[in-house]
Amino acid sequence: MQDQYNPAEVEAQAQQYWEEHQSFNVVEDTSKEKFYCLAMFPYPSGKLHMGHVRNYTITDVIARYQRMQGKNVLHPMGWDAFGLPAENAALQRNTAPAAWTYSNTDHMRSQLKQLGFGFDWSRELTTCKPEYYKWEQWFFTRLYEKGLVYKRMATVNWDPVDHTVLANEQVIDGRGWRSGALVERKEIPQWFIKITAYAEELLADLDKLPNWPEQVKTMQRNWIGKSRGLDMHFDLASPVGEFTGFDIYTTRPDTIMGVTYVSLAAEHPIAKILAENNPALAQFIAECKVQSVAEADMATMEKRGIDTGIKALHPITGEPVSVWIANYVLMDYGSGAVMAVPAHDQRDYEFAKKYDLPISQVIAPQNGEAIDLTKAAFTEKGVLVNSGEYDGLDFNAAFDAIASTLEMANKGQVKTNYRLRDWGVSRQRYWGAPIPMFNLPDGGEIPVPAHKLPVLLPEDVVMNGVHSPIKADPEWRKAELDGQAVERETDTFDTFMESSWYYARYTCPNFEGGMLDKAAADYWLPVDQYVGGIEHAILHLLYSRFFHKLMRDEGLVSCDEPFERLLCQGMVLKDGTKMSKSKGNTVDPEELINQYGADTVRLFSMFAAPPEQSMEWSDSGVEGANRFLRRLWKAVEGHINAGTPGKLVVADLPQAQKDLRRKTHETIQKVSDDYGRRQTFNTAIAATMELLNETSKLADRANPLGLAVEREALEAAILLLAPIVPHISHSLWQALGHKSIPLNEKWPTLDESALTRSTVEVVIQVNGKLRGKLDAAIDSPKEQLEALALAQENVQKFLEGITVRKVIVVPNKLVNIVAN
Ligand code: ANZ
Repeated sequence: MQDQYNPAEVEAQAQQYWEEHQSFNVVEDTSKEKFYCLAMFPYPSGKLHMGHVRNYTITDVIARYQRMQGKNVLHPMGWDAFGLPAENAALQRNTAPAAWTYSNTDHMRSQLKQLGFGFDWSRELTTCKPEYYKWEQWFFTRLYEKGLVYKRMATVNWDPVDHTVLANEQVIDGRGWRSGALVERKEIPQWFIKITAYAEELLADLDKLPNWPEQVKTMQRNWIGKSRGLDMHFDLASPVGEFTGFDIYTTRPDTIMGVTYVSLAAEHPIAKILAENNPALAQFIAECKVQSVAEADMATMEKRGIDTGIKALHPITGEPVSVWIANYVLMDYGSGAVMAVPAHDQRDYEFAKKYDLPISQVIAPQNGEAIDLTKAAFTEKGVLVNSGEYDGLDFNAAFDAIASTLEMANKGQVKTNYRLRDWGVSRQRYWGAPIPMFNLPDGGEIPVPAHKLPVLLPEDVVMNGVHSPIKADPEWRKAELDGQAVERETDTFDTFMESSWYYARYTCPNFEGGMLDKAAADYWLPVDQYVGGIEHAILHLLYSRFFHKLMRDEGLVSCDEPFERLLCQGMVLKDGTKMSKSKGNTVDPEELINQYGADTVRLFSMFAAPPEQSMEWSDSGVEGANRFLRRLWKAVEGHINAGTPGKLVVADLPQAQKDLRRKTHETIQKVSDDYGRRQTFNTAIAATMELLNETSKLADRANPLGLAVEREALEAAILLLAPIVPHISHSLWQALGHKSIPLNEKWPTLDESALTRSTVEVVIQVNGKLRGKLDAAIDSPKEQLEALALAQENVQKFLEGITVRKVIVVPNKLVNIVAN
């Protein structure tokens, strides 16, 4: 064994061994319990950053730990390879997105290997390859046939100078990123998948996920946004075109007597008709078109509107109320119209203040306190006031009473709404999977039949930055179906499509007979442990859950949910802020590996914080991790040079050796819990470090029995650290004479009998105050404990000048001396 720790050599050796033995390749084996461990796959942006390193170290640690538990562990890796950055990079570098992407995946793969991550590379997936997206296209056509896919007009960002659609990221301060032109909203036909058909199940099944962070589930619940309310009809005082009235949706029918006006969305059909003869209205509607439609912006943006001049009739009192058009009313939620209750809704309140509309209180706090409507609306539920026959009712009673009044009058109906919208999957970009549809010459479209799939995306293209190469090339569109000329759809899929099912395809990445091989998918799924950033709490994790249910309903998988347990790792910070290129505070993992080795990087990133918390980068922390590994190396080297251990005969051990054994097994117990249940790898490392300290203090290298105790401690430490620092563990394990490697060893087992202590700590009190402690043999007789306690120097100090009246002894625990 080398006397100095040389990480480069150690790591090359271990990696070569794993490579030669294909140590991480797995196959289905029904005789073994499976464990599927997955990290969110990376976008191949160029090279790994510390966030990746942290993410993949976590899953690698868990995967190796589970393997040492005897399980059949799947830990795959691949590339989320489509997306806009490849187009931008290709433009900048005068290359094609495909070429750029593949060169990045090559580089990043070699970096991942350098870090020693135990991935089954035979299952590597690259989502921009036709073998992958072919099945996604096929699945989309199946969804179309089932009526779960439809086409409708939807709004996009339109650059009027470049004549192109822009992704949200390409709109900077309201202008196109290349042309600088003011971006407009434009309606174009786009494809949608009906995620709303699964809204209820997506919501309800969150309750089946006890091992997901509560925070993520809450975010999904809010995103789905289920609410119970009333669809309510307002008649118009006089008809507008064919409209004699309109519907609104409210979750607060209890506030109905506080309605002082109603508001329509700018796109509401009544608004459109009114605008025909009203230039001011038309102007206002046009202005609304260039504002954001993001719901988050709706709450904070300036509320603006315009009075249409027409009146609607209050459904209970019949009083006329004015009808406004307001920019904060969304066309695609509820019915695109609201009954405005400024006293109890903050948006209506701001609007009413601005346009001097009446504010009338109809809800009072339950506790009878007065409310102040000079600054803000009172939005809590309470008791009805100023509401005629409904006065005094609470929210629930008022909801029911008003609902039944309106239902009887045929003016309202209880309705459940979801905030969740259908998933728009059309993108007008090039670097994505082509949407598998044929547009017919006479309008309409049909899905590309299975035998014509995949619809291939050409990879060898020239980018001009404006038009997608497949949109720019009239030849690409041309296709033929049963002798008829048709046109290929030139839009591509949202890249969330690929990441919604990759976890399932890893179970059978090379299967050619279909999207999934049922047997393999059923064996491996669900993923037992999924790890990724909290930024994916909603979209990716919701779309994947949705896709999983779609695949289940297609008979491709059997379980209801894709991810059994979810861990969201924290951010990597430097000087208190997130490491990022734009802030210029990144640390390049590659440089660190060259300087210290991969094990140091892995150890530091696991030691700095528990996985779900953010971790602060520290150069001294990295050095500390490296120092520890060198100490570990030295400890094993010293031990080996000291001679050959004898047989470990427990009965013959002196006290110090028994203490060391106890420490070894206490550590095994704690570290196992840290890895398995708590997933706090930092405390697992700390405990193992402590074991090594104790070993250096207590080890007796002078005789074979002492060496045997030390050997047990060192072997335990090596195996306990193996998932985190697999290379050095590999070398040290073999240096200790083992033929196998830690990865194939069983996790150290706890010897309960080693835990029993022969001494206990007994507390000494004088008149109830703690004055000393002593280590006494277990079950020492009372008299002996009393004598030992009285003999302690510190105790004697407190007894000076007073007389001991009584001594109370609780065996194995306490001696209390009463004196005065
Ligand atoms: C009257 C009212 C009074 C409301 C009150 C709230 C408080 P959730 O719970 O998120 O489903 N609303 C309805 N349709 C809308 C649309 N298309 N655009 C913008 N806002 C709309 O929200 C339901 C509430 O959002 C509804 O209840 C309605 O305002 C508003 F004291 O009706 B409420």
